[in-house]
Amino acid sequence: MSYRTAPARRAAAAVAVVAVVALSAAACGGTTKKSSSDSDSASAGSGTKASASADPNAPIKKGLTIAYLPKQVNNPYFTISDNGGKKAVEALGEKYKEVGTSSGTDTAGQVSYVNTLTQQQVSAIAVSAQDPGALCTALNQARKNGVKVVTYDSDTNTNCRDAFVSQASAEDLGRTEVQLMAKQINNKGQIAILSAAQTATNQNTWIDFMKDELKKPEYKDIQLVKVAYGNDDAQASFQQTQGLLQQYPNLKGIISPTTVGIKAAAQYLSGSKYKGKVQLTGLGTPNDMRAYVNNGTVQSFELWDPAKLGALAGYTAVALASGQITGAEGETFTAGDMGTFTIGKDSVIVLGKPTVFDKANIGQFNF
Ligand code: RAM
Repeated sequence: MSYRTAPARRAAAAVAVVAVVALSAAACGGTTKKSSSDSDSASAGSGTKASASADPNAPIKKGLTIAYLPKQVNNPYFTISDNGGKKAVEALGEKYKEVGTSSGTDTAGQVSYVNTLTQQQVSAIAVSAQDPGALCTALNQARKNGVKVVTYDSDTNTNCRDAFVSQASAEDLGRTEVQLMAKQINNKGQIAILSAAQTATNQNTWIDFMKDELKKPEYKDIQLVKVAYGNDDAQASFQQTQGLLQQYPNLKGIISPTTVGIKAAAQYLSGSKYKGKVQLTGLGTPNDMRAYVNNGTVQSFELWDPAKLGALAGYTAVALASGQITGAEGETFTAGDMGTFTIGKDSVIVLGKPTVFDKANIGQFNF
């Protein structure tokens, strides 16, 4: 018998959710980190996963609701990814919805959306986490109430979700961004990173790999002088770029692993004396960056197709909610016309390799 068909358990669940809402509201007053309570709720969450067993031949359940909770709703990157998710979810005959905050640093807002979605008893939540730990208690409470949790784009802690749909290998992304930059500055000079939120799991993972790549002997003449944070806010990212150039007049390049950051940095450089002199690479959408590639501000940058990332998150959520997969390593499932995917270590599903865009190929992409 499931949680949803037993009225008594449903009532108990509702009480539990209310308790969590109260708890998280208190915790979020002063801090976004709630690591002390993570471990309790995490064990409850992983218990849920361990007790289930996958049936790869189970039919897709009907009447599911898949809710997307991106880092930020007004970020064009998430508009593309979640529209990809909508198409995939609706093509399977299920219901899609999207909720979220307009700031990329509103972790309390993300927590309260998770709690609301739990109360609404959606079938699954696809979430891009602004902060790895802040959502844990709420996500595990959702899982205890039968809601499947898929992170996409930016992960939470591994014990607070059923699976993570990753855009590409994090290691590849971090290392290739350094390689692109090194080539553009002939392996020499000061560089800076313009990131998103200071807590963002995805950017922080990539930055760690960038730092590791920079330890290689071929980069001995490159110095990383600063990591700045523009919070996925266009104006803040623009100002951070300006600040970097003021603070480091000899800066040779900026790596911005965020679509909002790279666009704002390109806008600043393009209108300044640094255009074509200070190099810029990172992760951007071809539509945002086309003008800056064509006017010589930017040589090359990379990204995956966000629509495919959103679609894969949707297929994963439906497969989880239908019992075809539980998130265990080695399980496989079909993601519509995207083919078959296998779940890897730590319940990670990798979309594929990113594309490097430059003047020669950018005209072929429209997203
Ligand atoms: C921004 C967000 C997102 C990231 C992309 C590259 O839109 O920070 O999480 O994956 O950039």
